[in-house]
Amino acid sequence: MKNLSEALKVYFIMGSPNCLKEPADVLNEAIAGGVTIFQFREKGKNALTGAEKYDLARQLQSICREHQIPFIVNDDIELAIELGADGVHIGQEDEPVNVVRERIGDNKILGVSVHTIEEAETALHAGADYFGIGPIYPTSTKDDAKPVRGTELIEILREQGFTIPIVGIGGITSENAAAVVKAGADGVSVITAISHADSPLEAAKALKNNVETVEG
Ligand code: TZP
Ligand code: MG
Repeated sequence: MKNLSEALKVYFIMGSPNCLKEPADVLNEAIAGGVTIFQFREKGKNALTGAEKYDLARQLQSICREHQIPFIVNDDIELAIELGADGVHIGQEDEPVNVVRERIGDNKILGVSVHTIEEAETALHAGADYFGIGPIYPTSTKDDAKPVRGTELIEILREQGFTIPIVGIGGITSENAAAVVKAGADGVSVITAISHADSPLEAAKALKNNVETVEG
């Protein structure tokens, strides 16, 4: 997908458990601050299920549509298809990449979390559009996160000639975002840095400024 690299610059991820106020308000503010893509990730303690999850997804999708930013669904392929989401993001523990690609079709964005060169090669050949790589920095948002590895894998993949868009994830803030892009990422994905900020708008703006500084 062309322009995907641009769209991945400031990738906001959240679900209701990550929010200190109404998710719709958080998302609206984040978009006003300049986030370029959104992932609905309804996971963890007190995560909504069933109709409540579906309704929240629809509400957040309609906000994304209104502002013309892609709406991606984490893990739940069924939900993504039902909603006509712009894409899905899956991990290594989810269905195989080629199966998901078949299910969603060629016109949807398919993001895959990878932690090794082998996983990257497999995901690329199976139809991934971008990689999520992390945790780059310590995070308390994901209980089962792999060990922190800094920007090492991003650098290695770029050295090896991988040109696929990459976003870093895990503990990223406006203070350390530039280092992730300098290492070769197209953008940064964050949960807490925006969802827990006093002002999600200002937090998104600061992240964007720092990511753009690198390219400018
Ligand atoms: N995958 C690796 S780290 C992480 C995920 C989903 C959590 C990122 O959250 P935060 O709050 O931006 O560190
Ligand atoms: Mg997953």
